[in-house]
Amino acid sequence: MNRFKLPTGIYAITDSECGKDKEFLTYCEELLQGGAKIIQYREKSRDMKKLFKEAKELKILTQKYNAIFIVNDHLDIALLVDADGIHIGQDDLPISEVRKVLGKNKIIGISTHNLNEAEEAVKNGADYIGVGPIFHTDTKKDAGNPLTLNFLEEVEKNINLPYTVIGGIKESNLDEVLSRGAKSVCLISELICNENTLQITKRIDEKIKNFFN
Ligand code: 3NM
Repeated sequence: MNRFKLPTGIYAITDSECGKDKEFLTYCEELLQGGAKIIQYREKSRDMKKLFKEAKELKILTQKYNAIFIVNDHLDIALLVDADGIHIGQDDLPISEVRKVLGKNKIIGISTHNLNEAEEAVKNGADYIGVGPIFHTDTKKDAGNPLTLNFLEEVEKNINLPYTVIGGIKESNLDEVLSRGAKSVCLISELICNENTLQITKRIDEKIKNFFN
């Protein structure tokens, strides 16, 4: 594809641990109604049958909202539901092999945790990177130590690829992240653990729009 442009705004990620009191498609629709332009299906404790079912349903929902649909980790599911792309981690298949299977028109994103990994991702043909954890997070137990806001400035200066920031991002620290140059922000617990996912998503989406206007 031509250079991929990560949408400015909220990059939403599903997490049914956070959303255990909510119906899956209902909270996903709230994320999309609230303004998320991209959503990643990321469920760590599902069997393949359920992953496939939910991914298919979420693909249809994202089409309704004209949003980008990314599947975490599972190349087979991404192919089967014709997702727009996949998001992988450092210990997954190499980007070059994933590219062979998905082709050049699909999006490949990869999580990175230091400048080396980010530079490698650029070299290996990723379309975007995740950068995190910026702050402490309880959502991903093995996320490692916070990279801090200073690290974000390094990414902004040195890495010529769209990036989204993740890890402990909240309404309360959003301005700090945006003022370091981030245009795409991932928030999991802040949106999904909130009792009103629609309201908080809308409010954060508005704040991001206001920041860039
Ligand atoms: N990846 P919350 S941090 C899924 O650093 C994930 O790569 C991370 O959740 C990384 O917004 C993280 O609730 C969890 O802190 C982010």
